[in-house]
Amino acid sequence: MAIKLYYAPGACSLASHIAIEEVGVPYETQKLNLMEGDQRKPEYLRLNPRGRVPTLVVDDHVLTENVGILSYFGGGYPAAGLWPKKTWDQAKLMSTLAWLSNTVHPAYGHMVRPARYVDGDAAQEAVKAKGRENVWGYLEEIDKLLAGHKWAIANQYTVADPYLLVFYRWGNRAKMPVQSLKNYTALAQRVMARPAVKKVMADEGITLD
Ligand SMILES: N[C@@H](CCC(=O)N[C@@H](CS)C(=O)NCC(=O)O)C(=O)O
Repeated sequence: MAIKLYYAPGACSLASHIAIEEVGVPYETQKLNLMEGDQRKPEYLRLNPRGRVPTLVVDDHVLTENVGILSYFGGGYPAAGLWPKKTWDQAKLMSTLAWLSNTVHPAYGHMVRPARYVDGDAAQEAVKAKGRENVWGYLEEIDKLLAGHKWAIANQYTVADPYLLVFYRWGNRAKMPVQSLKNYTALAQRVMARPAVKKVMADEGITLD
């Protein structure tokens, strides 16, 4: 089986990249430079017409969206232990992945890509400010949800945890006081301590800040 991940360093694709590394299958990667517009080049758009990362290619099959890729590696490789066994916990995991993808990630989009949502400088500034406020609210919410838990779901490391790392890191890079979020910071440190995560961060050439 030939597995290839298209990613951009430090982008949301980091979660999918970590998940593949964690399951231990052979894979190759292709790095895209989003600033230079690699995601809009015709050869990439043929693969993923949305022009976003991540994109996963397994033999001749293309899979997009972090939620899909995380589910594929989590659910498809049970021996790796990244996916809970009980139906309820699986549902909780899907619920968390969906919320991260459909609510938390877009709030960052408002913050850094306001032009995607509205025209005009003043309106874009307003969207940016609201996005920042919303992002911080979500990071605080995550911190509360993690209280008393070692990992996000069912007391086991799952594909939700590297996805949470992405948003912690982005908050840190946006100079939000993420260190004040004690539970979230402890989770991020636990995730960062994993050998697979260290390897992927090194391969992507990124750190937590
Ligand atoms: N819902 C998608 C979002 C993908 C996405 O927005 N990726 C960003 C990087 S974090 C991207 O490719 N941005 C490039 C662009 O907007 O041009 C997912 O979770 O996979």
